[in-house]
Amino acid sequence: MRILITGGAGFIGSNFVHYIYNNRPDYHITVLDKLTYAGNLKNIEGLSKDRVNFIKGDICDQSLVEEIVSKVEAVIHFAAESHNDNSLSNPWPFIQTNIVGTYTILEAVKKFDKRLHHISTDEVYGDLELNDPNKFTNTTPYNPSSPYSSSKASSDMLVRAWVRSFKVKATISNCSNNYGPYQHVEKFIPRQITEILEGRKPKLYGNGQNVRDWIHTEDHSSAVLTILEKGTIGETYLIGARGEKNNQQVIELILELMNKPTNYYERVNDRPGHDLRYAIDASKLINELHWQAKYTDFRSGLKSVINWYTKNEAWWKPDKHKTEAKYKELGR
Ligand code: NAD
Ligand code: TDX
Repeated sequence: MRILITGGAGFIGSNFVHYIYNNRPDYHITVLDKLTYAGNLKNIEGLSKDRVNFIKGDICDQSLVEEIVSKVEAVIHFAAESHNDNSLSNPWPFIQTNIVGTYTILEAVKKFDKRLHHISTDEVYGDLELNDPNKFTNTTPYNPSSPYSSSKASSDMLVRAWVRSFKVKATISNCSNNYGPYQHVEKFIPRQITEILEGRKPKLYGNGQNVRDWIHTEDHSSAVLTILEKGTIGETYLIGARGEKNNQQVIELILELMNKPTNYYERVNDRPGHDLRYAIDASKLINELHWQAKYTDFRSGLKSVINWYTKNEAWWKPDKHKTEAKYKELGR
Protein backbone atom coordinates (compact mmCIF):
# COMPACT_ATOMS: atom_id res chain seq x y z
CA MET A 1 0.00 0.00 0.00
CA ARG A 2 1.46 3.38 -1.04
CA ILE A 3 0.01 6.36 0.79
CA LEU A 4 0.45 10.13 0.64
CA ILE A 5 0.36 11.98 3.96
CA THR A 6 -0.04 15.73 3.48
CA GLY A 7 1.22 17.88 6.35
CA GLY A 8 3.28 14.94 7.64
CA ALA A 9 5.96 17.23 9.11
CA GLY A 10 3.45 18.98 11.39
CA PHE A 11 2.24 17.92 14.83
CA ILE A 12 -0.53 15.39 14.17
CA GLY A 13 0.67 14.43 10.68
CA SER A 14 4.15 13.47 11.95
CA ASN A 15 2.68 11.48 14.82
CA PHE A 16 0.58 9.66 12.20
CA VAL A 17 3.70 9.01 10.07
CA HIS A 18 5.33 7.35 13.11
CA TYR A 19 2.15 5.43 13.88
CA ILE A 20 1.92 3.97 10.36
CA TYR A 21 5.68 3.32 10.26
CA ASN A 22 5.44 1.31 13.50
CA ASN A 23 2.13 -0.45 12.87
CA ARG A 24 1.95 -1.06 9.11
CA PRO A 25 5.38 -2.29 7.92
CA ASP A 26 3.92 -3.00 4.46
CA TYR A 27 2.90 0.64 3.86
CA HIS A 28 5.14 2.99 1.89
CA ILE A 29 4.70 6.62 2.95
CA THR A 30 5.19 9.78 0.90
CA VAL A 31 5.02 13.00 2.92
CA LEU A 32 4.13 16.25 1.11
CA ASP A 33 4.71 19.29 3.33
CA LYS A 34 5.43 22.95 2.60
CA LEU A 35 7.45 23.28 5.84
CA THR A 36 5.69 26.44 6.98
CA TYR A 37 6.62 27.78 10.45
CA ALA A 38 4.59 24.80 11.80
CA GLY A 39 6.40 22.07 9.84
CA ASN A 40 9.66 20.58 11.10
CA LEU A 41 11.65 17.85 9.38
CA LYS A 42 13.07 16.82 12.76
CA ASN A 43 9.60 15.41 13.54
CA ILE A 44 10.14 12.60 11.05
CA GLU A 45 13.91 12.21 11.01
CA GLY A 46 15.56 8.81 11.48
CA LEU A 47 12.95 6.85 9.48
CA SER A 48 14.16 4.52 6.72
CA LYS A 49 14.30 6.21 3.30
CA ASP A 50 13.06 2.92 1.79
CA ARG A 51 9.77 3.38 3.58
CA VAL A 52 9.34 7.16 3.91
CA ASN A 53 9.88 9.64 1.09
CA PHE A 54 9.71 13.37 1.90
CA ILE A 55 8.72 15.97 -0.71
CA LYS A 56 8.80 19.67 0.13
CA GLY A 57 5.91 21.35 -1.65
CA ASP A 58 2.56 23.10 -1.51
CA ILE A 59 -0.79 21.28 -1.62
CA CYS A 60 -2.04 24.16 -3.80
CA ASP A 61 0.50 23.22 -6.51
CA GLN A 62 -1.75 21.31 -8.92
CA SER A 63 0.90 19.66 -11.11
CA LEU A 64 2.99 18.53 -8.13
CA VAL A 65 -0.09 17.17 -6.32
CA GLU A 66 -1.24 15.33 -9.46
CA GLU A 67 2.18 13.79 -10.00
CA ILE A 68 2.30 12.44 -6.43
CA VAL A 69 -1.35 11.36 -6.20
CA SER A 70 -1.07 9.40 -9.47
CA LYS A 71 1.55 7.15 -7.80
CA VAL A 72 -0.20 6.31 -4.50
CA GLU A 73 -3.32 4.36 -3.56
CA ALA A 74 -4.61 6.65 -0.81
CA VAL A 75 -4.21 10.20 0.48
CA ILE A 76 -4.51 11.14 4.15
CA HIS A 77 -4.89 14.89 4.17
CA PHE A 78 -3.60 16.60 7.35
CA ALA A 79 -1.97 19.73 5.82
CA ALA A 80 -3.60 22.92 7.04
CA GLU A 81 -3.06 26.22 8.73
CA SER A 82 -4.18 25.14 12.20
CA HIS A 83 -3.92 27.93 14.78
CA ASN A 84 -7.00 30.00 15.66
CA ASP A 85 -5.02 32.97 16.99
CA ASN A 86 -3.07 33.23 13.72
CA SER A 87 -6.30 33.08 11.72
CA LEU A 88 -7.59 36.12 13.61
CA SER A 89 -4.44 38.12 12.80
CA ASN A 90 -4.17 37.05 9.13
CA PRO A 91 -6.89 34.83 7.63
CA TRP A 92 -5.47 34.66 4.09
CA PRO A 93 -3.17 31.60 4.45
CA PHE A 94 -6.13 29.74 5.97
CA ILE A 95 -8.30 30.46 2.94
CA GLN A 96 -5.50 29.47 0.59
CA THR A 97 -4.24 26.26 2.22
CA ASN A 98 -7.38 24.95 3.90
CA ILE A 99 -9.83 25.70 1.09
CA VAL A 100 -7.85 25.96 -2.17
CA GLY A 101 -5.40 23.27 -1.00
CA THR A 102 -8.21 20.81 -0.22
CA TYR A 103 -9.83 21.63 -3.57
CA THR A 104 -6.52 20.81 -5.29
CA ILE A 105 -6.27 17.47 -3.46
CA LEU A 106 -9.91 16.67 -4.35
CA GLU A 107 -9.37 17.37 -8.05
CA ALA A 108 -6.32 15.08 -8.06
CA VAL A 109 -8.02 12.15 -6.28
CA LYS A 110 -10.97 12.61 -8.64
CA LYS A 111 -8.73 12.54 -11.71
CA PHE A 112 -6.84 9.40 -10.65
CA ASP A 113 -9.72 7.73 -8.76
CA LYS A 114 -7.85 7.43 -5.45
CA ARG A 115 -9.05 6.97 -1.87
CA LEU A 116 -9.01 10.11 0.32
CA HIS A 117 -9.29 10.57 4.06
CA HIS A 118 -9.78 14.21 5.03
CA ILE A 119 -8.74 15.33 8.52
CA SER A 120 -10.98 17.93 10.10
CA THR A 121 -11.85 19.35 13.48
CA ASP A 122 -14.70 19.51 15.99
CA GLU A 123 -14.55 23.30 15.70
CA VAL A 124 -16.68 23.19 12.53
CA TYR A 125 -19.69 22.65 14.83
CA GLY A 126 -19.20 25.90 16.75
CA ASP A 127 -19.42 25.70 20.53
CA LEU A 128 -21.70 24.38 23.29
CA GLU A 129 -22.96 25.90 26.53
CA LEU A 130 -21.18 24.59 29.62
CA ASN A 131 -24.35 22.85 30.86
CA ASP A 132 -25.56 21.50 27.49
CA PRO A 133 -26.15 17.73 27.92
CA ASN A 134 -25.62 17.20 24.18
CA LYS A 135 -22.25 16.69 22.52
CA PHE A 136 -21.31 17.11 18.85
CA THR A 137 -22.40 14.26 16.55
CA ASN A 138 -22.09 13.91 12.80
CA THR A 139 -25.58 15.37 12.40
CA THR A 140 -24.86 18.55 14.40
CA PRO A 141 -25.27 21.56 12.04
CA TYR A 142 -22.06 23.35 11.05
CA ASN A 143 -21.66 26.68 12.86
CA PRO A 144 -17.97 27.71 12.80
CA SER A 145 -16.80 30.83 14.66
CA SER A 146 -13.28 31.74 13.53
CA PRO A 147 -11.51 32.17 10.18
CA TYR A 148 -9.70 28.88 11.00
CA SER A 149 -12.81 26.85 11.79
CA SER A 150 -14.81 28.34 8.91
CA SER A 151 -12.01 27.46 6.46
CA LYS A 152 -11.99 23.88 7.81
CA ALA A 153 -15.81 23.76 7.53
CA SER A 154 -15.48 24.93 3.92
CA SER A 155 -12.99 22.17 3.19
CA ASP A 156 -15.35 19.56 4.66
CA MET A 157 -18.18 20.87 2.47
CA LEU A 158 -15.98 20.57 -0.62
CA VAL A 159 -15.17 16.95 0.27
CA ARG A 160 -18.87 16.13 0.74
CA ALA A 161 -19.74 17.74 -2.61
CA TRP A 162 -16.98 15.86 -4.45
CA VAL A 163 -18.22 12.58 -2.94
CA ARG A 164 -21.78 13.22 -4.04
CA SER A 165 -21.19 14.82 -7.44
CA PHE A 166 -18.07 12.99 -8.63
CA LYS A 167 -18.18 9.76 -6.56
CA VAL A 168 -14.82 10.57 -4.99
CA LYS A 169 -13.98 7.80 -2.48
CA ALA A 170 -13.55 9.98 0.58
CA THR A 171 -14.19 9.84 4.31
CA ILE A 172 -13.96 12.72 6.81
CA SER A 173 -13.04 12.77 10.49
CA ASN A 174 -13.62 15.61 12.94
CA CYS A 175 -11.40 15.28 15.98
CA SER A 176 -11.20 17.18 19.25
CA ASN A 177 -8.11 18.94 20.73
CA ASN A 178 -4.96 16.83 20.45
CA TYR A 179 -2.00 16.77 22.81
CA GLY A 180 1.27 14.87 22.50
CA PRO A 181 4.90 15.26 21.39
CA TYR A 182 5.92 17.56 18.48
CA GLN A 183 3.13 20.10 19.07
CA HIS A 184 4.18 23.67 18.25
CA VAL A 185 4.81 25.99 21.24
CA GLU A 186 2.07 28.36 20.04
CA LYS A 187 -0.59 25.85 21.20
CA PHE A 188 -2.04 25.81 24.71
CA ILE A 189 -0.38 22.84 26.44
CA PRO A 190 3.16 23.20 24.97
CA ARG A 191 3.04 26.95 25.57
CA GLN A 192 2.33 26.53 29.27
CA ILE A 193 4.93 23.76 29.79
CA THR A 194 7.64 25.76 28.04
CA GLU A 195 6.71 29.00 29.85
CA ILE A 196 7.31 27.17 33.14
CA LEU A 197 10.54 25.62 31.82
CA GLU A 198 11.73 29.14 30.93
CA GLY A 199 10.86 30.45 34.40
CA ARG A 200 7.70 32.37 33.48
CA LYS A 201 4.07 31.94 34.49
CA PRO A 202 1.53 30.07 32.29
CA LYS A 203 -0.97 32.32 30.46
CA LEU A 204 -4.70 31.72 30.85
CA TYR A 205 -7.07 33.41 28.38
CA GLY A 206 -10.07 35.23 29.91
CA ASN A 207 -11.74 33.51 32.85
CA GLY A 208 -10.27 30.09 31.98
CA GLN A 209 -13.64 28.33 32.02
CA ASN A 210 -13.52 27.37 28.31
CA VAL A 211 -13.69 23.59 27.91
CA ARG A 212 -11.69 21.52 25.43
CA ASP A 213 -12.13 17.75 24.90
CA TRP A 214 -8.53 16.46 25.01
CA ILE A 215 -7.36 13.37 23.13
CA HIS A 216 -3.83 11.97 22.91
CA THR A 217 -2.52 12.19 19.37
CA GLU A 218 -1.75 8.44 19.41
CA ASP A 219 -5.50 7.80 19.77
CA HIS A 220 -6.22 10.23 16.91
CA SER A 221 -3.78 8.23 14.75
CA SER A 222 -5.35 4.85 15.57
CA ALA A 223 -8.80 6.27 14.81
CA VAL A 224 -7.70 7.65 11.43
CA LEU A 225 -6.13 4.33 10.44
CA THR A 226 -9.33 2.53 11.49
CA ILE A 227 -11.42 4.84 9.29
CA LEU A 228 -8.99 4.51 6.38
CA GLU A 229 -9.17 0.72 6.53
CA LYS A 230 -12.77 0.09 7.64
CA GLY A 231 -14.74 3.32 7.12
CA THR A 232 -17.69 3.65 4.74
CA ILE A 233 -17.09 5.97 1.77
CA GLY A 234 -18.96 9.25 2.10
CA GLU A 235 -19.26 9.02 5.87
CA THR A 236 -18.10 11.45 8.55
CA TYR A 237 -16.73 10.08 11.84
CA LEU A 238 -16.20 12.13 15.00
CA ILE A 239 -13.09 11.26 17.03
CA GLY A 240 -12.93 11.97 20.76
CA ALA A 241 -11.93 10.29 24.01
CA ARG A 242 -14.19 11.86 26.69
CA GLY A 243 -11.45 14.25 27.74
CA GLU A 244 -13.39 17.38 28.70
CA LYS A 245 -11.44 19.77 30.96
CA ASN A 246 -11.55 23.54 31.33
CA ASN A 247 -8.37 25.50 30.65
CA GLN A 248 -7.88 26.47 34.27
CA GLN A 249 -7.99 22.80 35.31
CA VAL A 250 -5.37 21.93 32.68
CA ILE A 251 -3.03 24.74 33.78
CA GLU A 252 -3.41 23.74 37.43
CA LEU A 253 -2.60 20.11 36.60
CA ILE A 254 0.48 21.13 34.57
CA LEU A 255 1.65 23.26 37.51
CA GLU A 256 1.09 20.42 39.99
CA LEU A 257 2.97 17.92 37.77
CA MET A 258 5.83 20.43 37.41
CA ASN A 259 6.04 20.99 41.18
CA LYS A 260 4.81 24.60 41.17
CA PRO A 261 2.03 26.19 43.26
CA THR A 262 -1.27 25.71 41.41
CA ASN A 263 -1.97 29.47 41.47
CA TYR A 264 1.35 30.27 39.69
CA TYR A 265 -0.27 31.54 36.45
CA GLU A 266 -1.44 34.84 34.99
CA ARG A 267 -4.67 35.81 33.28
CA VAL A 268 -4.19 37.49 29.91
CA ASN A 269 -6.50 39.02 27.27
CA ASP A 270 -9.17 36.69 25.96
CA ARG A 271 -9.26 35.49 22.34
CA PRO A 272 -11.90 37.40 20.31
CA GLY A 273 -14.88 35.14 19.57
CA HIS A 274 -13.39 32.46 21.89
CA ASP A 275 -15.42 29.22 21.61
CA LEU A 276 -16.76 28.21 25.01
CA ARG A 277 -16.92 24.42 24.92
CA TYR A 278 -16.26 21.52 22.57
CA ALA A 279 -17.43 17.96 23.34
CA ILE A 280 -17.40 14.94 21.04
CA ASP A 281 -19.80 12.00 20.89
CA ALA A 282 -17.66 9.32 19.20
CA SER A 283 -20.23 6.53 19.46
CA LYS A 284 -20.55 6.06 15.67
CA LEU A 285 -16.82 5.33 15.38
CA ILE A 286 -16.88 3.10 18.46
CA ASN A 287 -20.04 1.15 17.56
CA GLU A 288 -19.63 0.82 13.79
CA LEU A 289 -15.85 0.51 13.42
CA HIS A 290 -15.04 -0.87 16.91
CA TRP A 291 -12.39 1.75 17.66
CA GLN A 292 -11.38 2.41 21.27
CA ALA A 293 -9.17 5.12 22.76
CA LYS A 294 -6.23 3.76 24.77
CA TYR A 295 -4.63 6.86 26.32
CA THR A 296 -7.56 8.01 28.44
CA ASP A 297 -5.62 8.78 31.64
CA PHE A 298 -5.06 12.52 31.04
CA ARG A 299 -2.82 12.93 34.09
CA SER A 300 -0.31 10.31 32.94
CA GLY A 301 -0.56 11.47 29.30
CA LEU A 302 0.20 15.02 30.38
CA LYS A 303 3.08 13.82 32.54
CA SER A 304 4.71 12.09 29.57
CA VAL A 305 4.22 15.19 27.40
CA ILE A 306 5.83 17.36 30.11
CA ASN A 307 8.78 14.90 30.14
CA TRP A 308 9.03 15.11 26.35
CA TYR A 309 9.25 18.94 26.34
CA THR A 310 11.66 18.87 29.27
CA LYS A 311 14.00 16.50 27.39
CA ASN A 312 13.60 18.11 23.96
CA GLU A 313 14.45 21.74 24.61
CA ALA A 314 16.55 21.82 21.42
CA TRP A 315 13.40 20.97 19.43
CA TRP A 316 11.18 23.80 20.77
CA LYS A 317 13.66 26.51 21.75
CA PRO A 318 14.19 27.90 18.21
CA ASP A 319 10.44 28.73 17.87
CA LYS A 320 9.79 29.93 21.41
CA HIS A 321 11.05 33.51 21.34
CA LYS A 322 9.29 34.42 18.07
CA THR A 323 6.05 32.85 19.27
CA GLU A 324 6.06 34.76 22.57
CA ALA A 325 6.90 38.02 20.75
CA LYS A 326 3.71 37.56 18.64
CA TYR A 327 1.63 36.86 21.76
CA LYS A 328 3.09 39.91 23.51
CA GLU A 329 1.86 42.17 20.70
CA LEU A 330 -1.65 40.76 21.19
CA GLY A 331 -1.53 41.14 24.97
CA ARG A 332 -1.99 37.37 25.25
P1 NAD B 1 0.23 21.85 12.37
O1 NAD B 1 0.04 23.31 12.15
O2 NAD B 1 1.09 21.39 13.48
O3 NAD B 1 0.81 21.18 11.03
C1 NAD B 1 0.36 21.52 9.76
C2 NAD B 1 1.37 21.00 8.74
O4 NAD B 1 0.88 21.31 7.42
C3 NAD B 1 2.75 21.65 8.86
O5 NAD B 1 3.76 20.68 8.75
C4 NAD B 1 2.80 22.61 7.68
O6 NAD B 1 4.11 22.83 7.19
C5 NAD B 1 1.92 21.89 6.67
N1 NAD B 1 1.33 22.81 5.67
C6 NAD B 1 0.70 24.00 5.92
N2 NAD B 1 0.32 24.56 4.76
C7 NAD B 1 0.70 23.71 3.77
C8 NAD B 1 0.58 23.73 2.35
N3 NAD B 1 -0.02 24.76 1.72
N4 NAD B 1 1.08 22.70 1.63
C9 NAD B 1 1.69 21.67 2.26
N5 NAD B 1 1.85 21.60 3.59
C10 NAD B 1 1.35 22.61 4.33
O7 NAD B 1 -1.24 21.26 12.49
P2 NAD B 1 -1.80 20.04 13.36
O8 NAD B 1 -2.20 20.54 14.69
O9 NAD B 1 -0.88 18.90 13.23
O10 NAD B 1 -3.14 19.72 12.54
C11 NAD B 1 -3.15 18.80 11.47
C12 NAD B 1 -4.56 18.64 10.97
O11 NAD B 1 -5.40 18.18 12.01
C13 NAD B 1 -5.18 19.94 10.47
O12 NAD B 1 -5.96 19.64 9.33
C14 NAD B 1 -6.07 20.40 11.61
O13 NAD B 1 -7.15 21.16 11.16
C15 NAD B 1 -6.52 19.05 12.16
N6 NAD B 1 -6.90 19.03 13.58
C16 NAD B 1 -6.03 19.49 14.54
C17 NAD B 1 -6.36 19.38 15.89
C18 NAD B 1 -5.41 19.84 16.98
O14 NAD B 1 -5.75 19.75 18.16
N7 NAD B 1 -4.23 20.33 16.66
C19 NAD B 1 -7.58 18.82 16.25
C20 NAD B 1 -8.45 18.36 15.25
C21 NAD B 1 -8.09 18.46 13.94
O1 TDX C 1 -1.80 30.63 25.98
C1 TDX C 1 -2.94 30.19 25.81
N1 TDX C 1 -3.83 30.28 26.84
C2 TDX C 1 -5.11 29.81 26.75
O2 TDX C 1 -5.88 29.92 27.72
C3 TDX C 1 -3.37 29.55 24.58
C4 TDX C 1 -2.40 29.43 23.43
C5 TDX C 1 -4.66 29.07 24.51
N2 TDX C 1 -5.51 29.20 25.55
C6 TDX C 1 -6.86 28.61 25.46
C7 TDX C 1 -7.63 28.86 24.18
C8 TDX C 1 -8.46 27.59 24.04
O3 TDX C 1 -9.63 27.69 24.82
O4 TDX C 1 -6.64 27.19 25.48
C9 TDX C 1 -7.57 26.51 24.63
C10 TDX C 1 -6.79 25.72 23.58
O5 TDX C 1 -6.17 26.65 22.71
P1 TDX C 1 -5.38 26.19 21.39
O6 TDX C 1 -4.27 25.27 21.78
O7 TDX C 1 -5.04 27.42 20.62
O8 TDX C 1 -6.44 25.27 20.65
P2 TDX C 1 -7.92 25.54 20.06
O9 TDX C 1 -8.13 26.95 19.68
O10 TDX C 1 -8.90 24.89 20.99
O11 TDX C 1 -7.81 24.67 18.69
C11 TDX C 1 -7.14 23.40 18.68
O12 TDX C 1 -8.04 22.33 18.69
C12 TDX C 1 -8.83 22.14 17.53
C13 TDX C 1 -6.21 23.29 17.47
O13 TDX C 1 -5.30 24.37 17.47
C14 TDX C 1 -7.00 23.25 16.19
O14 TDX C 1 -6.15 23.03 15.08
C15 TDX C 1 -8.00 22.12 16.27
O15 TDX C 1 -8.83 22.12 15.14
